[in-house]
Amino acid sequence: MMEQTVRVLGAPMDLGADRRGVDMGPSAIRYAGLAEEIANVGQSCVDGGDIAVPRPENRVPDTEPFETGHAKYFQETKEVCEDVSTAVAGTVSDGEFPLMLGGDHSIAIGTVAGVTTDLNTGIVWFDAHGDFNTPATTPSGNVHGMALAAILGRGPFADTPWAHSPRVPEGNVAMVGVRDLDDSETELLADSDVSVYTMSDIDTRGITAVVEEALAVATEGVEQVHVSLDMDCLDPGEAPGVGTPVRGGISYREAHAAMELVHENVGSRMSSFELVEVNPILDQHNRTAELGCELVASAFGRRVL
Ligand SMILES: [Mn+2]
Repeated sequence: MMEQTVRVLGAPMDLGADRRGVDMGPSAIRYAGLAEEIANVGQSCVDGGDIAVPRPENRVPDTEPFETGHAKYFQETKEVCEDVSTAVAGTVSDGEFPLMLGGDHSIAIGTVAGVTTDLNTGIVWFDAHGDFNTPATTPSGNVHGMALAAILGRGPFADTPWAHSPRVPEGNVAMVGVRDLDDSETELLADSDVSVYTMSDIDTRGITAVVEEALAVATEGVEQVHVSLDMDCLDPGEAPGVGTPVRGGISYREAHAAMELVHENVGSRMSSFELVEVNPILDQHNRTAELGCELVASAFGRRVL
């Protein structure tokens, strides 16, 4: 990335997931020493605080619909994502680099909306899951499993202007670390222009070849690239504190190598970075948040030598 002030923004959002706890992610990541990690790679860092997120406990039963279609907390998610988008767009117009902390992955809808107001943007989406359901296909109704489909305006999201980011060409989206897709997602992804790199691709080709190709796909012909790091792309042995753990993920070293490649290959074109799905309730002594901070540092240029 360029020499530029990093503005940390938190979205303590857990309305998009069933398991509670990812709302504490932004605090856990800050306590793990995020600002120091950023300072150590020579970037200056300011903290823009947290976006307000409604708590399910404060909802008044029977006065508001619980779901719209089959997307739980649709209205609340819209409002939070609009606020995230406004905060991220403000960061960009102030000449600072937005580093978004989740929260569940539904906040990516807001992050991407905030960085794509003027510029065509690719996305590299590190994740165990597809996040490619729509309200028409989702088995759970949880919006974090629909975030990427929403950004691309898939299915019912075509008519959802707050979610659909038309500045993201589908052919410039690459997913890395995938190992757990719903049947509907398998079909939708096979039918799409999204490049999907599974764990099996990483086993066969190695993390370097896969991530280099994913970054090339994401940057081809666009002005900038957004990096979305769902900590569940890692193996739960390394990152136990995530919203939806799935065995067989990328290793500690592979994750660092991937983030180092982000810095080397697209650092100057990276528009924004987000770190999501850290769940302190399921974590061990905050190690998942600490690892998240380390990975941010690698993406921002930390080197051994
Ligand atoms: Mn995800």
